[in-house]
Amino acid sequence: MLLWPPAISAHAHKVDLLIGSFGAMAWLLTLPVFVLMTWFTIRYRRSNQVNRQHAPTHNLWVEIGWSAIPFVLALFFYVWATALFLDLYRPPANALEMHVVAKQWMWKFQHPDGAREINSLHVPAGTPVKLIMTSEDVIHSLYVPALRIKQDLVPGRYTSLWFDAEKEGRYPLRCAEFCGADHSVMDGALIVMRPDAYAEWLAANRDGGTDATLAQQGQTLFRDLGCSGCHGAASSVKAPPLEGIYGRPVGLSDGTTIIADEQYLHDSILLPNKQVAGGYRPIMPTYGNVLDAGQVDALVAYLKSTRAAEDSK
Ligand code: HEC
Ligand SMILES: [Cu+2]
Repeated sequence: MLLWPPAISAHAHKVDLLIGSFGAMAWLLTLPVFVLMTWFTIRYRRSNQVNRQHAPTHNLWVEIGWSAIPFVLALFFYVWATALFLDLYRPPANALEMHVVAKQWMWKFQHPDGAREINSLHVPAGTPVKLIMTSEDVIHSLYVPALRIKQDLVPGRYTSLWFDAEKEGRYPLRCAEFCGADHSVMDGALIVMRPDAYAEWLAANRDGGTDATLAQQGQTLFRDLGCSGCHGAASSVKAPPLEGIYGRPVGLSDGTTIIADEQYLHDSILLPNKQVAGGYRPIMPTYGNVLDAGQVDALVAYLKSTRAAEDSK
């Protein structure tokens, strides 16, 4: 339907219920006003002979009622909507991680095992998918009406969302932030497939072996860009070892401690002087003008993958 797109996830149904109930509340609060208004204009029109003496000037209980009831209702919706909203930012641990880079005017999607695609995103049905998103240039916004999700993609920052699409099919995916001349054509498709069909699709789109996984691309970059020259075990430069750093606490030179999440790794590469690791000199060069968002994603994915390798030792 044009005005009410299909809802293809549990979250989408919950959003519909919220919007529907909110709409019902708006009717509930507005309707009596207009019904009474109409009734009064007819009943008390000038030509009508009715008793106009001793009109009530106030009624305490009515006044308390029309303040307290909407207040409680609004609070109720606040709590309900906040719970739904927070859900979006707590992906299940086993979610499939897709990297998304937006740029004027296209979407780049990178699957965990290496397949890449432009303007379309294939996902398996019934599987939680986490999107790790950033922008190459200006602010974009990823909007999938059928999932009832929308999130900005901001240059220099990671934002994320997750969803679990249950119904197979092809659904519109759009940019919802005015991002320049061709904003209106920055659209794409979310293609939800049966898991076995998705596995087949992945195998067919792995580009005959040249397409390494994101982490493998990152490993190559890590060597080619000279990161390993400083961070490698054999290095003569004093630089922190990076194996397994993801998710661990890092002491900074200003005495604070920070968990090395994706944003921290990202910033350490692009703006190394923003947060300097404690006990080290700030000699790491800035890669801000050298790397595009996709390459930074790859490096971050590589650093993350070394955590899994460390944990299994
Ligand atoms: C010239 C040597 C040098 C090179 C080249 C270098 N780094 Fe660093 N790096 C350092 C030093 C020294 C630090 C610690 C001081 C700081 O945080 O700036 C560091 C810190 C980091 C941190 C934060 C580590 C922590 O424990 O908090 C990350 C992540 C990182 N580098 C990644 C990279 C990546 C990725 C590359 C390649 C694109 C790279 N580095 C290239 C010297 C280097
Ligand atoms: Cu856009």
